[in-house]
Amino acid sequence: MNKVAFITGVTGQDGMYLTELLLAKGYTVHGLRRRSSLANTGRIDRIVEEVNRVEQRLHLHYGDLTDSTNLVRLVQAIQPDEIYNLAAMSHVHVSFDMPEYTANADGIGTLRLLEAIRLLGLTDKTKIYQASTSELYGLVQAVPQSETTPFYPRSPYAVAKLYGYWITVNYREAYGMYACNGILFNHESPVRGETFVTRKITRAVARIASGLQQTLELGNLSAQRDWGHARDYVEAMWRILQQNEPEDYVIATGQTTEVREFVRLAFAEAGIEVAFTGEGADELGHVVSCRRPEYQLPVGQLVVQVNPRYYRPTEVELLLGDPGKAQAKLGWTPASSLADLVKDMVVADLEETQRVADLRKLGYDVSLDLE
Ligand code: NDP
Ligand code: GDR
Repeated sequence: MNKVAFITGVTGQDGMYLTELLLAKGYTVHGLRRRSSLANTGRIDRIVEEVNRVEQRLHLHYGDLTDSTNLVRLVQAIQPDEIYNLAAMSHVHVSFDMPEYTANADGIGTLRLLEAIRLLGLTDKTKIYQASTSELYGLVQAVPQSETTPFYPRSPYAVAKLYGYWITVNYREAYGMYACNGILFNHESPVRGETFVTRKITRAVARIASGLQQTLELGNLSAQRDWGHARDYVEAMWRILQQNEPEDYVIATGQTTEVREFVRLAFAEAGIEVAFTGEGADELGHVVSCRRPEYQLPVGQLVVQVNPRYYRPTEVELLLGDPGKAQAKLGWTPASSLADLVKDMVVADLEETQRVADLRKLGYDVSLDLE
């Protein structure tokens, strides 16, 4: 019998990559989607169509992590072997504006799923993966950060995820459930949400190169993140649920990079060299050289500036993970380097921008969201 998985957050970045992975492994996949006034399944439409044309192995269900009865009913109907709880209000900055909702969805939402398993008597059958985060480390206590580094969350998002982390550990210890946390450091891809910093940068590089945008406005350029590729990280999620014993794991590359450096690398991928001058809110990025004459970017052109609007009330300055345990016990190492990731994202955004430019040339009024 093929295994059955239930993925919350199936319409998100990780949901897309994990769905592809599990389908390729022969699973039947059930995904939780939210009702929205506009379509929110863009990332997985192609997969739904391709898989279900051949055999009905991917099923989407309406629901929400804030709705217990809905979750209980779905878990009862699906009887999953594995649940991957990826759904969350996942934007750190936005969580300062929506702290209560974030606590409800990201914190109590995790409890609702664990309780559904317990109430339905599935504690021996259903394994559960909780999408924990390097944001738990917050204010730096030690680097590199490992499974034993103390937590110090710095946002309503991280505090909500701290509850999710500990309630997962508690249900494992109290009820003997196979419940695990993956403490994943930042992971990105061409389908990363457009307001996370990497995608915001690669989209802007493509648009600036094509003359569709003048400058890129960012917040804290000195923040350091351990960035990996989402495709590699969903493989780790799956491995975490295939062990003899349920445990928690850090998933990271072991390298950290400043936002400023990611900006340089992304422009360089498009053939544009950018240098920074000034400090703090006065820091600016200018074009030093451009290898692609068709971009019409003169030397000295301003392309990056700081807008304090993007600063956070409390910031996480440095994340650097120690993936030693995952390497030793899961046999997991990331396949993509940072250079591979940057290239993947910039190339995809250049292609997307080219499509927009072509449509505009044909007279279509295609709008651009410049967030
Ligand atoms: P995304 O923001 O891309 O996806 C989040 C998903 O959750 C979307 O499918 C979204 O639906 C869904 N969702 C949001 N709120 C609810 C809710 N109340 N009920 C049901 N579904 C909801 O996140 P990622 O794919 O990047 O991340 C996946 C998980 O991993 C998240 O929990 C995130 O916090 C965590 N994480 C992510 C890391 C990263 O670097 N990407 C690192 C560490 C942890 P919709 O499409 O309708 O918005
Ligand atoms: P993060 O990712 O907060 O680490 O959370 P994000 O890409 O939003 O920020 C990374 C760093 O870049 C700085 N930054 C900016 N960030 C955004 N979004 N926009 C800007 O304009 C900007 N300028 C500078 C930020 O201040 C921050 O230091 C992500 C999410 O996926 C979480 O769900 C996940 O848990 C963590 O990664 C691990």
